[in-house]
Amino acid sequence: MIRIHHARRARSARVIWLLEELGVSYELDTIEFKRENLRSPEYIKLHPLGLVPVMEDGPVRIFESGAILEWLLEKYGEGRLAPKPATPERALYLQWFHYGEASLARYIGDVVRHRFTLPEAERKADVVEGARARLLEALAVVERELGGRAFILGGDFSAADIMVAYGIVMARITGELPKNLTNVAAYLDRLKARPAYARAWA
Ligand SMILES: N[C@@H](CCC(=O)N[C@@H](CS)C(=O)NCC(=O)O)C(=O)O
Repeated sequence: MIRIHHARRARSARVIWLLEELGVSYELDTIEFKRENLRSPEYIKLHPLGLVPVMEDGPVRIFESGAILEWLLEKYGEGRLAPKPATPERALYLQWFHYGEASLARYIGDVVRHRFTLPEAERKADVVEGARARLLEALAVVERELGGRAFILGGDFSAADIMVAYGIVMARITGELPKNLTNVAAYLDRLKARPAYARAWA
């Protein structure tokens, strides 16, 4: 049985969302998002930085949400939710898949940490300001890209949408999503209409 170490509103939602889309069963170890839980000696054995998610699948144990998604698609995807390898569509899929974490979620992560989750003495307003500026640029790129498209690759939903959506959802939840990004707002509505999305974010 696949086991996901999960916390509410964390990137583990990506893993759950994909498993729900694929119809693969799993169990959750839900952790309260507190430093003492994530930095406990037991949890550090699972993730050396004390972050979520971590996934266990039989003898396999890995962290990094994007790597987990790639593993799950390889093992259970049967060609679903990703274009075929070595095609031009695959190249764009890889681009947006990784953009979702490396160019988007990372900045909302900095904003969230320095606005909410770090102990107050460690929060820095200049980090929030810098990360917010990068986040807005990264969101504006998605806004332009989505012009006339239902999903980030075009007409078909893919795992790249799961990666890209996380940063957008967190920006919306924390009041960091500008209202004038109408393509992004419509995209979010389309994603939210998927039953697997609702189960992942429940
Ligand atoms: N790149 C990693 C990032 C993991 C990450 O930052 N997780 C956040 C929750 S979404 C976390 O555990 N934060 C706790 C902390 O910063 O102490 C991934 O995609 O899995």
